Amino acid sequence: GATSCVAGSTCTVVNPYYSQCLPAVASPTTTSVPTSTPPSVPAACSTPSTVSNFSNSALPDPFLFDDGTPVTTVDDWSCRRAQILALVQGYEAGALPGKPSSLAGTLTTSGNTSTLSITASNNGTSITFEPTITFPSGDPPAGGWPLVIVYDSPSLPIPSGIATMIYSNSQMAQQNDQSSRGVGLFYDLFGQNATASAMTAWAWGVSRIIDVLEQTPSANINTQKIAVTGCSRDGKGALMAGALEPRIALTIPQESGSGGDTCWRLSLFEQEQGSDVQTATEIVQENVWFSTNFANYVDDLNALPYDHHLLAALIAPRPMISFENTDVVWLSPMSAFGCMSAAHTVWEALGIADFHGFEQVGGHQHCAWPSSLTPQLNAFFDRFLLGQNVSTDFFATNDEFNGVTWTPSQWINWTTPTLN
Ligand code: MCU
Repeated sequence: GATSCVAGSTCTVVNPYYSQCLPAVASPTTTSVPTSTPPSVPAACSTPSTVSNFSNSALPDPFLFDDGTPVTTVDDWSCRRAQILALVQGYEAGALPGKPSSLAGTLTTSGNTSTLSITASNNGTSITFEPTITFPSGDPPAGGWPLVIVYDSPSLPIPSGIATMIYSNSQMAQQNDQSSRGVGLFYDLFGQNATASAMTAWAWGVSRIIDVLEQTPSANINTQKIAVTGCSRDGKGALMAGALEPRIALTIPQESGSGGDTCWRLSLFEQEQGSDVQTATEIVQENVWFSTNFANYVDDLNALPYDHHLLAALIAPRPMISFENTDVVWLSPMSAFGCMSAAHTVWEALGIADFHGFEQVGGHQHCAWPSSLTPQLNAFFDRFLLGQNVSTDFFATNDEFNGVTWTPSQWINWTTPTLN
């Protein structure tokens, strides 16, 4: 799109969909450049929380830095990931705090169930939350049990051999409606006006759970083998946790829909094509999953220098598989398939396309598990939590998008590089 720049900066057209205003630089006064001059030193990774004057009606290119230069290596990807992480917080997630000054955990066990009581303190205030763990029977494998952290309650089958933690994320940050803004344990600790959205607050809690499990060997949890899952609003949350917390080994959002494994731009297009799907404009009015700041962008999505293909890509090179339901139009099914197809290019670029799975079927209620997908789900658990050598090459849809078409060339303007 066309970009107008303020005085003192000039418009650089990076590609037909992406222009940026950069400070005008005076022309060099000398023209002789010694041939021995080394190539320009790569700039340190700069991670601004916003990119001004961004405009792109298609999906932003994962393989261009904020300044429009290309991402060509795996190291470049770490910097690009850091950029995207800052943008996601800057535009829609709010600020994710780190580990608090004081964090303590106590494990109480009765039979095959333990309660992990976690107390976090910050500036003289303390909160306590108590996720529960149900253990498989028998002795743990060397290194401890793999674990699935479940937001609220499980809506997919967890194989035997994996422990299950129930995490009351809605207690950490409420999610009833707009009145939940700033309500919950997280905000008791960091203040009602903390910019973190509910989903960011939940992810902060997951990080503290992992901190405490790391410092509690008696819990017998292998902290290298932790998955996170949730369905619907909690699926959005599971995706956000996987994106924000790099210690999560496997991310499994289920029917996360709009605001989850869908892209804001694609959901708006899907609505414009006549489907009653959830869009950014609706979601910021409905609940507190996103920061108050995000409301400033929902009517100008082209200004977002990221979309949720890049939120998902924050998980790479770690594995994820997301599940969607074409029977629930509100979930924005074309957007989910298109958005995850765009995200998939990042795992492809890293040479690990089979670390990113997607399955989309109909024929079941919202958050009811379709048993036809159990083999794909189990393959991800088997490979990434249980260390088995199985194929995880799953990326499929039934293409039932209520008459809306996914047209890759309309949205994906990049070719996928090989990063090495
Ligand atoms: C799919 O997740 C949400 C959806 O975004 C909301 O609009 C709706 O109110 O609730 C869904 C949900 O969490 O259902 C359990």
